[in-house]
Amino acid sequence: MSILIEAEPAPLAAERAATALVIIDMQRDFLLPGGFGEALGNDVSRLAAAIGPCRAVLAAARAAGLLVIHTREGHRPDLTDCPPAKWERGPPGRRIGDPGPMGRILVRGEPGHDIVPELVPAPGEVVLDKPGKGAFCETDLDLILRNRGIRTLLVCGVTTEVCVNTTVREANDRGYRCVVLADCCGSYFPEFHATGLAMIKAQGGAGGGIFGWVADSAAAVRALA
Ligand code: C5J
Repeated sequence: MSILIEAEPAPLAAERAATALVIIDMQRDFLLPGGFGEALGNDVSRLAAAIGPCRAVLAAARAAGLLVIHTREGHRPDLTDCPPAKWERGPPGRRIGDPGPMGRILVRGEPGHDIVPELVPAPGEVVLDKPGKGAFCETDLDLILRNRGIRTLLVCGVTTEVCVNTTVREANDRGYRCVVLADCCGSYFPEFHATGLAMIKAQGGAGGGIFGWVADSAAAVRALA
């Protein structure tokens, strides 16, 4: 069955069975008051605003039988998968693996590493732990998508300019069509959110933007109904 997603710079037609929902890093530590993101001085409400729209799209995707993939950025407890160049960029005392307000910062199994309660993965949905910003880097995401015949990704999550943008660029180079849902994404920096979305749909024509398409949760819900 075909679906039509109203998007910019142009509408996109896709096969429903070849479409997946990818929700990137909606983790407590990035989104919740009292988490690591807020401890660094960020206004987490800018990210939390994406929870409601993500929830609506997640419900629509589940009802439509889409493959749903949730990613989490984080590392093994012994940090053997954390590149020193990533670790040393953290401020002393707030580095990956240090004790944070919701457990060890960006460490798998810690409360802050897990997904916010509103978006908890359902049984059978893929939970993909990734050590980097991009969801394809050192993971089996491409294998999973190819095995399921997926060609189009509906992309949600945080942050717009970091893990969402990196993943969309990786996906684009691997031949996937990416539709980023603007109100399902967020950044601590509003100008980066706007620019991150503008970059994806830039240089657009009838065939899409340079990296993909931008739509919103309402358009995705309508397309999946
Ligand atoms: C994500 C980050 N998820 N900003 N991570 O974007 O460090």
